[in-house]
Amino acid sequence: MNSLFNARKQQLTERYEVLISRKNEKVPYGNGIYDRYQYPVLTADHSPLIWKYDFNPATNPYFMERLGINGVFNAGAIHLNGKFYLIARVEGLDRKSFFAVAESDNGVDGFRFWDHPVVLPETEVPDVNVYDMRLVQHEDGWIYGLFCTERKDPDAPRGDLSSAVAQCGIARTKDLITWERLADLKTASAQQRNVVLHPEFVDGKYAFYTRPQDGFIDTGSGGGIGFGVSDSIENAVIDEEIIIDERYYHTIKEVKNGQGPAPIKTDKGWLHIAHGVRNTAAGLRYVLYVFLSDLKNPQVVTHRPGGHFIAPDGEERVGDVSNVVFSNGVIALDNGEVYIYYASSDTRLHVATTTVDQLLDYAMNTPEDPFRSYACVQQRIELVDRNLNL
Ligand code: M1P
Repeated sequence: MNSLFNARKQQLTERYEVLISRKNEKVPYGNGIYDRYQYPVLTADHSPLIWKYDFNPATNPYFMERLGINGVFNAGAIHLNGKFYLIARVEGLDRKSFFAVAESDNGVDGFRFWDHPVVLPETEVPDVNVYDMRLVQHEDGWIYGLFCTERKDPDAPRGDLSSAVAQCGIARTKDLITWERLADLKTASAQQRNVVLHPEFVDGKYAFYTRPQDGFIDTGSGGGIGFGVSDSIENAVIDEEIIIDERYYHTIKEVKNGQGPAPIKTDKGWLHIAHGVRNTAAGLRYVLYVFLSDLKNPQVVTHRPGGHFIAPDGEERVGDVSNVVFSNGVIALDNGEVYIYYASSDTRLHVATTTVDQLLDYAMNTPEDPFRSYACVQQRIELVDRNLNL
């Protein structure tokens, strides 16, 4: 038995080290807006063996997996002291998600998880599931993590074991190791997901992007990405929410949408990456899109490039929840490089790289969705004619 234990332990350890040290190359012939990469940056296989296996031959003679990992996706991101940190949504085989930090020197490969997952304190009403943390280095000096906290819906009819209440949990840290849990955000909406803290004060208040919704899955009357402010972060309350980026019939965001990571500050305004959802015969399809908002008034959208920015491609299309790309982490370096972390099909995490200049060019010079086929043809003919006249 001991030889089986030792052989499996050695094989799996070697395979893990090969995976972690694998180089990740850009996929050639990108679209000029961003580059995709050959491999995901994090997968379930990137989770350390010590998270999953009992390393004691006396209690685990078969070197059997005890606590498996189902998926690693939807990560918040931050660049600190020259390193790239991701705080990933790690989902166990038991369907519960938790957060764990992985670090890399270059942002595109070599991501290695810390030994211990994040210990996120609970509130008085314990979370059943937590996921999708947006990390924000706020100008008040704290690093905030806003995430979705989910609890069983106390008003669900008897026998309904699916309905949940989703709200925005808030925690803060200085080092990504020790976390202080604050009160959940309060808004008028029955449900909130995809809440993101703006990195700067707006009129001296904490500002939030929200996504009000009526039901756990359905946004219902929730019209799109919202915006609101709060005097306090310790007991954050948004009294008034306005919709700044609406859902719209027959577009990539007709069913729902949500702010991705916190927006990137540029001299032309705040660059936002968001997700849009439409319904199809094959189920919901999640894509990413971009918009730009005013530097002084981040709630005022100034540019809305039409269509999707990143959509599931190739293997990205398939996973636990297929046909989904989702982003809640981006890193913009001082030299203008941008690393967009996006997950595919609620299973794995990828990176796309670009620059602030490219994103601004994309945001400011891509025509808006004209909402009608005829107008789309006119838009394309204008492009064709300009090209033919060159
Ligand atoms: O399954 C796709 C995504 O669904 C939710 O996003 P939204 O609230 O916009 O529908 C989230 O649960 C997200 O984690 C998930 O990737």
